[in-house]
Order: sequence, then structure tokens, then C-alpha cells
Amino acid sequence: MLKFTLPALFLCTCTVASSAYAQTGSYPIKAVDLRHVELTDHFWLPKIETIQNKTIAYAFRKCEEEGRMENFVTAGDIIRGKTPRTPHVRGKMPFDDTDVYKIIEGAAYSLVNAPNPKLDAYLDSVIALIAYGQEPDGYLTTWRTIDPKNPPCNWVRHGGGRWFDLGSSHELYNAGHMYEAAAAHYQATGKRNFLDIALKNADLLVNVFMLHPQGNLHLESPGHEIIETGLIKLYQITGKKEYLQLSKHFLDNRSKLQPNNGAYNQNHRPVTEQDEVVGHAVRAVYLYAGMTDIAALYNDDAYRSAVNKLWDNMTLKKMYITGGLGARHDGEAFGDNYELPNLTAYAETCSAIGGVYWADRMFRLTGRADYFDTLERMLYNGVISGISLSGTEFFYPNPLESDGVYKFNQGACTRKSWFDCSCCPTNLIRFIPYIPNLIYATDKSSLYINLFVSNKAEIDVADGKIGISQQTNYPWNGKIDIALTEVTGAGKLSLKIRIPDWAENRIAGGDLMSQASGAYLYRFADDDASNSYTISVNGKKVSGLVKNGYFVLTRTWKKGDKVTLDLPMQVRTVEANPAVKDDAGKYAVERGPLVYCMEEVDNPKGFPAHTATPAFSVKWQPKLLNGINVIQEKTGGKNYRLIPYYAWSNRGVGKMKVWYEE
Ligand code: FUB
Ligand code: ZN
Repeated sequence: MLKFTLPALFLCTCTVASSAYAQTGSYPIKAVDLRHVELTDHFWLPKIETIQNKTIAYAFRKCEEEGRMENFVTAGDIIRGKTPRTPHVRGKMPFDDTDVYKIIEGAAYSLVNAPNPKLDAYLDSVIALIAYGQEPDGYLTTWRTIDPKNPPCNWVRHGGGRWFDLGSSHELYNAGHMYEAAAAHYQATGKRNFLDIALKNADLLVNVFMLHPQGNLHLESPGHEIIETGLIKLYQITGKKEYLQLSKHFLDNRSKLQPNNGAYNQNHRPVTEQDEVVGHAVRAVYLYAGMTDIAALYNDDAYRSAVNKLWDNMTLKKMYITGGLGARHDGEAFGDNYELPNLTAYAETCSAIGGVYWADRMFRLTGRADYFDTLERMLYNGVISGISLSGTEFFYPNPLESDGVYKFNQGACTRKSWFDCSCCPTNLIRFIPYIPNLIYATDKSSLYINLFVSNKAEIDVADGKIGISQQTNYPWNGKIDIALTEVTGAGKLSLKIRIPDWAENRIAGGDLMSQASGAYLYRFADDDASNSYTISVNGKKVSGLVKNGYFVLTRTWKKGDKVTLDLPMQVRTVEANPAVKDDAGKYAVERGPLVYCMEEVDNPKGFPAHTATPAFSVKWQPKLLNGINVIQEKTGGKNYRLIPYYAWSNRGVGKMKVWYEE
């Protein structure tokens, strides 16, 4: 029987009029959204096109085959008293609905740069199915509408109605992904069809969880976070304050409600008292992203201080060199401080994606480039390692070593075409087309360039518009040509160009104070002081101010002005803090933003174990793995070949290593 206590706090804080819930702040920095950015990039554009041209259709087909679409129809038939073709829920997870939402989200973003009327119409037809499966009062989780007594898997308890066992029912996770997807679809297409479904559901949640909670048995905290950021997205579109208030309400009440899953889903302490990243890693980073939103929108120091501490703990003690998050398969969870095994690393694709969402918010809260240094590490390594070059095979965990035997990937030691729990493939679909949102940002007087990606953009700034373009062969080459293609208005602006951590001989992690005091998780082992960058404006080298990790160029810009950034692209060796047992006495290899690895297929005689200093050379191989810079390493008279980590396991099963013995 369900036992619960009705916390006094819950009753006394549940009013929408409470001044504790009035928004008092905002992000000081705004992202430039992808509608203003046209990608021309040789690295990212093909990846986005692969998602558009292959992965989306492939994943929709999987969802059809496995009943995820049919579940909406079955739910709708049951609601309308019709006899459904399949009277039971299909699929294996209580969050199968979210795969459909996530594909729509990525597909909607993809339509901005690659209009596709057929895909647009197909999305509308899927959205019509979703609407059909929604109950009249807005409720939407198909398994519970279809057959509440028989959840699709045995780890969800039944025995109750809606909102029962919120710790594992995933009803609020389903809602959160729905809101994120509906907001993206609205932003990308201007259509309200999906948004209206989401708003109807959100209004139900406000009613149930804030206005009348005492009448229900649903006092558990959301089991898997994402509802918090989803609600905020709806608030940002509609201005309806109750959505923001409910988001804060869910966060404020974590750990105060019963039953409680403790640290597994970050319910062990009030969120503002948390200072160590723990538990299920995807849940954790989604939570921290939501907390960062609250820190910004409420200008809340307790939230701000908590996310700062959590970020420092993660990046100084619990993050893989690839940006991967989560050491343990057991519980899909963060491990203890410095617990970062390579062979058995979990580093779920979803948690690296969630890490990017969080890092971007931390940047927008603070204006500090080191969040983007870490974001870039995740993006070029632990995120895109999750998808094959073909676009139809995936990693769920992303280990940093493979012995060719240990089946780390849901029963396989290479990529798989799909999973019963397909959160990672659909998160990649959702996220990769979103990447153009991350390139630029603005505040009152600045334009930030955070990612180096060929593109043309038109950006609203304080007193006009700036047309800007980037031309680059990054990450293979460090030269970035930036041009001001249009300047309307006065043109007075600080152009803030991120100088990556590795171009300044350091690896970002934690806050700058921690680094000054000598704390580090990773650092360069080769201490190459000659490794520096240059910047020129209209052909003249400039030296200037680097503030918060940005090279700041303040002037009155004119159409035709050109800025060239030249980043050093030496091959670097990296060592980990000795407290990371699995990396002790080992080094890893990086070049620019890319972490490299060795695969057995390139090194059939084995990987290096040596004492001599390695010598590296770099060669562009246009035909290998869709075109990569290969690193040749000469060590102790032997030659080895390294490839970018993200590209491993595209040539069958075999051994792989990121960290080599010295
Ligand atoms: O619970 C929903 C998703 O399934 C999680 O985010 C993943 O870790 C997987 O467990
Ligand atoms: Zn996942």
C-alpha cells in the first residue's frame, strides 16, 4: 500500500499568487536561435543532413514497427469507447511516447535549414495521432490510458491511477519531453498543433500539482527530471507564469516528498543543498539544467551557488576526458569522486547531450567561456561518438576502452541498430539539428562567437543588425575567417571570440579559482608553451584583452571588416589527476577539440606501452571514416595510428583505447 505523509510545506506554498514564485530575473545572455543561422559547414552540415535524410525516417519506422505510434491510436480508441485493434500497450518502456516526441523535435529543427514539405506534413500526421491519444482533460501517457494495471515493464508498479509511482511511471518525463518537442516544433514551424497539445497537458499539471495537490495521492517528486525545463520552455513561449512557478515548485520540493528514491534521482537533499553530482547521470544533468534556469529567471543566489558547486564537482572529479558523464552501468550513474573506469565506463550518450544543455545555460548565466570549452569537449567527443557515420547505428554507453569482448552496449561490443530503451538514438535526433543554436549569443553590447562552424548569420544586436559569416575547416584546421557581411545601426559592438582552453595550454574544469589552486582533473602532459593563437583584424595582428575566456574586440564595425583567428593545432598529450586510478601512469592524445583513440583495426600488433616520448605527425585521410585527420604516433621505434574517438567502432568489433600506458 502506498504510504505518504502530506508535508506541511507542500500545502502552504502551493499558491500561484505566492510572491516566492514571481519571476525577478532573466538570463543576461541570449542564444542566437537557429532561424538566424545558415550552416555551410563541412563537418556539422553533413552530420545534420545524415540525421535529416536517414536517421529521422529510420527512427520513425522503428517507432511504427514497435508500436509507439499505435499506442497513441489505441489510447484514443479507448478514450472514445471504441474497440482498439490492439487492446494492450505495445513496446517495452513507460516512456516510449517520448521517442516519438524527440524525433519530431529534431525533425522540426531540421526543417528550418532544409525545408521539406513532405516531412512537415508527416510531422502533422504524427501530431494528429498524438492529439488522438490525449485524454479530454489533457492527460497524456499512453500506457496508463491503455492499460494502467499492466505497465509495459515490470519495474513500474501499478495498483494506482494517474501519477501513482511517479518515481518510475515516467508520466512527468513524458510530459517534459512533450513540452520540449512542442516548443521546438512551434519555434521552427510557427504551427500551434503540437504546442496546443502540450499546453493542455501543462494546464492539467498546474491544476493537479499546484492548485489542488492535497486532493490527490501524487506527492512524489518527478522521478526523471526534464519536466522542469520543459515547463520553462512553455512559459517562455506563452508568458503564462504558472508554468514557471510549477517548475520551481517541483524543484523546491525535491527530497521533501514521500516516497523518495534518494540519491538515485537526486532526491536525497533539497536541491539548493546539493554539492556533488550523484545518481542517474541523465536525470542529474537535466535537473541541473532546470536549476540553472531557476537561478537565472529568479535571480536566485541559492540556486546559483548550488549549480556552481555541482558544475565544479562534475568537471573536476567526475567527467571523462571525452566529456562523457556517468561511471557506472549499475544505476546508469555517476560514481564516486575520481571513479572513472575506462572499460566499464557508462558515459551514456544522453548524459553527454544533457551535459551540453546544462553547459550552455551556465554560459548564459555567467558569460564565461570555460563552460563552452567543456561543452565543445562533450560535443566533438562523447556526444557524436553515440551515432555511427551511417546514421543508423548507435552507442548507449560510450566507454573509453574496449577489449573486443566485454559487451558494454546492451549485449554488444559494437554499435547497435536500436535498443528496447531507445532514449539515446532519439536524443541524438533531437539534439544534432539543434546545434546551430549554440554558435552565437548576444547581450546588450556584445556578440559572442562560441563555436567555430562555417555559417552565415543575421543577428539582432542592441542598435541594429549584424551580418556575420565564418569560414573554416575546423576541427581539422585551426584557421577561422570571420567576416562582417552587413552592419546596420551604429555598429558599436564587442565581438567576443572564445579562445578555447586548449589554445591556452589548459583544460577547462571547475571554476577558475579551483584551477588557480592547482586542482585539476586533466592537464596537458607536454607543457607546450609555444602553443599559442593569433588574431588579426583586417590583416593586422592585434593583441588585446582576454576576459572570461573571450578575446574582446570592441569597436565600431563596418561592413567588410574581417577577423582571422588562428588556433594552434599541435597534437597534445594529456594526463589525469593521479586520483583517477584507471588513468594512472597513462596519457591520452588530443588535437584541437578532438580526443583521439587507437583501434585494433589500425594497430593489429597492439597499442603502445613505452617509456620514450612519442613523436606525432598528422595526415588528412579523405577516404577514411568520412574524412579525418589521422595522427601517426612513433614510439620506441614503432608506428601507431590514432583516429578521432567519435569515429571508433565504425569498422566492426575490436579493441580500442583512449588512455595508453607510458
Ligand atoms: O528513463 C528514461 C531514459 O532511459 C533515461 O534517461 C536513460 O538513462 C534510460 O534509462
Ligand atoms: Zn540514453
